[in-house]
Amino acid sequence: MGYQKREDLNVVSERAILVALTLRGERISLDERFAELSALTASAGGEVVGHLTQKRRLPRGRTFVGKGKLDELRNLAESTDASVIIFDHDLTPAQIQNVEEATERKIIDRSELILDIFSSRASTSEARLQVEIAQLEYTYPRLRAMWDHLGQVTGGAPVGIGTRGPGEQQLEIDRRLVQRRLKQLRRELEGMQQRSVREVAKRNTNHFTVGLVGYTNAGKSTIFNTLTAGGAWSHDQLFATLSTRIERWELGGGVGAMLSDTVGFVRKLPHHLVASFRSTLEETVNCQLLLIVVDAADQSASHQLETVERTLDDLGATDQPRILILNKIDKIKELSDKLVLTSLYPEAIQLSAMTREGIDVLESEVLSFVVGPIREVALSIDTSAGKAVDFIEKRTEVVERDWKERRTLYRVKIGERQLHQLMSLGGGLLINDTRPADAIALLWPTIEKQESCYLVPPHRQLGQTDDGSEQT
Ligand SMILES: Nc1nc2c(ncn2[C@@H]2O[C@H](COP(=O)(O)OP(=O)(O)OP(=O)(O)O)[C@@H](O)[C@H]2O)c(=O)[nH]1
Ligand SMILES: [Mg+2]
Repeated sequence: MGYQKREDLNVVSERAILVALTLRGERISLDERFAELSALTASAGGEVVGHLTQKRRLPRGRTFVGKGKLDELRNLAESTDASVIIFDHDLTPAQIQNVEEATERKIIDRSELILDIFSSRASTSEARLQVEIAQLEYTYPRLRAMWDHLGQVTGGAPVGIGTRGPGEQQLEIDRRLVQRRLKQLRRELEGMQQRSVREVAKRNTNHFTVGLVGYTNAGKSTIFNTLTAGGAWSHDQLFATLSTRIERWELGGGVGAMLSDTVGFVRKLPHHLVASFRSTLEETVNCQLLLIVVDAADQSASHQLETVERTLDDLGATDQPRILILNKIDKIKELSDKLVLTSLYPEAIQLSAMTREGIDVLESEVLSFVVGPIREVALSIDTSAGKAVDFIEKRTEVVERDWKERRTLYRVKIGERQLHQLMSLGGGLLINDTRPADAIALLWPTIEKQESCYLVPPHRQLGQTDDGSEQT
């Protein structure tokens, strides 16, 4: 088999061998890593026909794997008729070149595989721009190796005698072309995104905003479709969603929020991708409440959660309160397994977007967060203040109402955040016969500080099971 061109980095319809090394400090088991790499390969359209592992303190400088393993890899590729070898690591251009030469197979590293999936999924013009930018940025520092490689393959022929080396001029031309193209793409993307930055700012002022984030394939889009009018593409493949979708979520009692669904995360998501998708991700992560979705049935659930938390840190989304959702709970059949999950994640809402189990708990939890802690108070407002009266009648629980000298007097159950909204509607509002600001300070004297950034649903306080009984 001859060498493959490095420009052709697609995995679709290829027979693939997966390689994962256990290096010093690696915490994730090989099983979990191969399961994920297989899913990534399948998502890229490849077929897994073999696996190879090696335990090393550090990767070998020249070929990443040891010398003996390289022979093993070549033999395995021959016996399985594999055309591509996919590494669960990022390799240097020289390592790729050396392993390609030794095995006579195309080598794809982890970042290239993920970039390939993103590129096959990108269906909007914005996503296509974002993927192309990330691909070019990833390729740029590797151009030299590509040309050196091609030079060797063709016997140094591309530019002929008298030049400084094979492909040297072409390399310069390519570098300039890539830089020019990158500049143009970034300009186009910026133009597209300026509008969305303005829209996000406006949405955060006018509405309560909630963002769904989580590992790829955790079920974010399915949850989104269950909670809203829907329209998000959900599918059993990695990176089904590559853009942000926002819909209104009715929480009951006339209260709603804007819910957004976005691109999923994965371990070692290439940083060029995070950078070029930053603005898309920010539409979701810059919201007032984050719903973090984890696939409860996945053996790597705890590592998925770590990855999500780390990616949110990288994106600077550290201040908002969070609700942890353990999705696909319908797949956990044994009660003992559910109890293990409860003790591992006491702060989580166990949910199934498929059967709707737990959806009511999630909605009431978010509703009480949106309206704030509820108190019963006396309100007095000008009867002519239509908007404020309307708000009280439609959004709060009215216990009593009375009228006196063009004022309407209410006793209502109302949340702290709702009172702030009501104050902004005018009408000479009095709360418990005092000025609103003074009354609010008395009613909600201290801001209750959360110990963790996760909100703990009241039904799932530490040490209790679903039915409220003590856990042993
Ligand atoms: N059994 C079960 N399957 C679910 C549930 N929620 C989602 N799924 C399935 O999980 C797969 C992935 O769902 P998506 O909603 O596309 O996942 P996502 O998190 O949006 O994934 P990306 O967009 O790729 O990041 C689909 O096949 C869904 O049908 C659930 O509660 N139970
Ligand atoms: Mg999705």
